Amino acid sequence: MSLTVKVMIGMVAGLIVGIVFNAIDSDFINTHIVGGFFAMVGTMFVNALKMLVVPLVIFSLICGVTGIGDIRVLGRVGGKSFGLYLFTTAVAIAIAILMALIVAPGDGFDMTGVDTSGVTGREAPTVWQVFAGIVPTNPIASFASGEMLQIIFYVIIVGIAALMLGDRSRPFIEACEYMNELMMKVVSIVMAFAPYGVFCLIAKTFTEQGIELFVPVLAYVGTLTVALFFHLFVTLMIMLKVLAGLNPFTFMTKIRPAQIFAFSTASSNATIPVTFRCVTQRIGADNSVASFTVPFGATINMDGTAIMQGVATVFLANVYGIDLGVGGYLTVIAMAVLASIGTAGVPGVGLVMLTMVLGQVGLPIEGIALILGVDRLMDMIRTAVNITGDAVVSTIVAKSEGKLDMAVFRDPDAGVIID
Ligand code: DAS
Repeated sequence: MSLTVKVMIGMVAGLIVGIVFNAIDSDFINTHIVGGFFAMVGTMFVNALKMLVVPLVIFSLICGVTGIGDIRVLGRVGGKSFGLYLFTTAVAIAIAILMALIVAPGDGFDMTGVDTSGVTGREAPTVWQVFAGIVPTNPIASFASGEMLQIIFYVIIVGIAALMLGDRSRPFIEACEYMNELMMKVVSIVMAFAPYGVFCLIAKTFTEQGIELFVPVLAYVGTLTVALFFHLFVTLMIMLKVLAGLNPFTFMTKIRPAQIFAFSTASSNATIPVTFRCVTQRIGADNSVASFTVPFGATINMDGTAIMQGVATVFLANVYGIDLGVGGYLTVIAMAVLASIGTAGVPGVGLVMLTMVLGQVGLPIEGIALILGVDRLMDMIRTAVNITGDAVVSTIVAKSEGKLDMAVFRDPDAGVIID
């Protein structure tokens, strides 16, 4: 039985156990099984995934940069992926706002009795601060703290320097190629525990996420879910077909393991090892492209998060009876795109960005209290959308550079997630 099937079984089993435990609502189960064992295993699994990210990105990116061999190609790959990431995010939120304006979730919502005390506004960095902060003062500190944009920047510079040293870099590059292979083997070891980790993460989430939380904000959850699925199955797949001429159904089958991990962990960053393996070994994108576009996308590309911000803004504008007007919504689109550049792909980052977007258009930030209860589940869905967007752009860029192995893309058995 393939790992993907085992992980899907773990996910479904976790969903069933979570719904049953939520119905039982026993203090012992909630404290010792859900809050104890499930929380422990789930945290260990997510930490094990995060443990892989920095060394994997460092060695795969050095191999990628030196593998591209030509600095002009590197610039082209960077430019194409950056432009496509911003484009997909802007399209995602524009469609989300249009959908929300049609559905009008939050109209006539009664705010009385809603506890808004727990909400504090948090700031995401401005885009200027983000670009200024890309240059690390201490690369080791960036590696230690997992500052992805700083790591990407520094490793690209080192890769370019290695190219400039020519043959003298051969031992260094061969060592990095070995380390990259070693890191991919470590990924396989961690993946072996995936069914158990996914089971515990899903079971814990659904035990805690009582269905009753969804009733008052059903219109918000419904509109957001439809907008996320529209982007996932329509917008991104049209882009893949039009810009790369690839079969969307084949693609969605190949990227499914990464979507499951993203849904389970609600973290694009933690899912980088799985997204990277799916894009290279199952879809066929060359390491020289994917080693840059996948970690880059996990950091700056968040289509699902932008969709949430679009729908949440319309929902809260309706709840408070505030008409934002076209200018207001254009500001929301710009802010959401810029905010997505500056924030890492970790659980709950969407809410951080939402406080910034709401503040920019003058909507009361405490309105976020209305959607806090359902945000964990929404975060899981939008993170799966985020990494799918990363994989779509990586595939389009690889195809445009002639670095997509179509034999791998067409092979249904290519690149199982565990060797
Ligand atoms: N969980 C974030 C991610 O990892 C997305 C979000 O919070 O909206 O992409």
